Amino acid sequence: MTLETLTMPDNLYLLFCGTLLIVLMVCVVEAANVQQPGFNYDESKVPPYTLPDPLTLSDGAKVRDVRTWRQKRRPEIIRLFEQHVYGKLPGRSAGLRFETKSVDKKALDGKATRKEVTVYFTGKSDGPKIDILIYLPNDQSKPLPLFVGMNFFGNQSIHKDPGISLTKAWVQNSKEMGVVDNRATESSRGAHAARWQVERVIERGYALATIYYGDLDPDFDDNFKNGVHPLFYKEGQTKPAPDEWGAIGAWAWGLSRAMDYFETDREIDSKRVAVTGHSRLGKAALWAGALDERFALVISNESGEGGAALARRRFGETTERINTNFPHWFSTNFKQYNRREDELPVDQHMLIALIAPRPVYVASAAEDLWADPRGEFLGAKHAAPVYLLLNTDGMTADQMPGISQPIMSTIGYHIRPGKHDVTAYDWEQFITFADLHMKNRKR
Ligand code: GTR
Repeated sequence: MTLETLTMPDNLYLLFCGTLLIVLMVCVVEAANVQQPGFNYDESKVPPYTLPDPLTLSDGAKVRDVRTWRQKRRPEIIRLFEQHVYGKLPGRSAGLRFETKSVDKKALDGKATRKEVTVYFTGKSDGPKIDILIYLPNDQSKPLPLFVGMNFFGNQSIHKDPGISLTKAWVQNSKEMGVVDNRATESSRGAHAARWQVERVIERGYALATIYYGDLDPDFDDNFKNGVHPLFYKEGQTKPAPDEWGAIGAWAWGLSRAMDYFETDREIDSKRVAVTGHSRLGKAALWAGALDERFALVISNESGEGGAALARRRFGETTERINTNFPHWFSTNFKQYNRREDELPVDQHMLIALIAPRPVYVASAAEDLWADPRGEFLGAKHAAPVYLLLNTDGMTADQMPGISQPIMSTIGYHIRPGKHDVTAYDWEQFITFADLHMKNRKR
């Protein structure tokens, strides 16, 4: 067919295809989390700001010793994040019960043991729960160090292994991820395998556990009717109070419930558990690691706004934008800081400081400007005074490192080329960091 021979329907057809292509491209760009228009991506336009000092108490007194940090300032900062940012979490629910649903000692061509464990929050089999998928390397001595992280599309999305149970929960529709009518289909198996690197983690001597985040709270705004929140409502309560948890809080809470299980599994060394998460789940991993000191190591991958990135920089995503687009993620109180970041009594370096002296690794991607790579680096860097007070080497780099030059001090950091994603490169650094700071730790 030449241009001359195009008929009217052909032209319409081409127009249709062209429009479809543009729509698809817009979707891909959105999905890849590339910078959105109308926000600042220019370093010279970052406004001047003053960060709150993690080592000054609210009454103005300086924190000069470990005891004052532990007994006064750390609890104070936790309260500030609860009150103004993520909201308060409840503790472990009464009646929590674990049930091992399946064990296969010959998974992944005999290289690993696959376990599926369900945590029933109230003990009731028809009540709210999480399904934990665990791979344990077979050729290593037990108990094993472990990485745990939540996934976006169900446990079956992390590997093609046909033995993984398909989630029956509500999942966000995605053709690419094999989710139709909000249900995971067979084609969702392994759809996100590249983000997990299961074989590699096993090969390097770690167990790997994952949970589907929607088990805790499906990721849409329904005024907290579904998910785990209603379980804790007081008589007559219909939604969380302004200073109570949103979805990020629920996801963080779920990671701690998985930890409750790890403490009972003799094949897992619960003193060597690294919690990891990407993007919104990186925010949740940081909050879980900050609150729950049973996590020995914390990894934030491209967690951006409300994660490792300093809010006061207003680079890429802003407080107003995140609260508007995802009104269910943070506490209601956090919305007071839309366009008023400087009035926040905290910034994200203080979230990272709560993890001290435990090792923390922050990862960025060069093209992921929406998440503010420099802001993520600075969030990590400005936590260092607390790490130094607690007798660690803090962050050994003064400046943001170049692309693919990881920093492996107690606060670790890298920026790699490419987009918003979790790659094999990211996992290699996480594992090397865990080898250095956790693997050989005495129990
Ligand atoms: C974006 C959101 C980010 C980040 C990301 C993700 O749309 O603006 O804060 O959480 O989603 O989770 O992939």
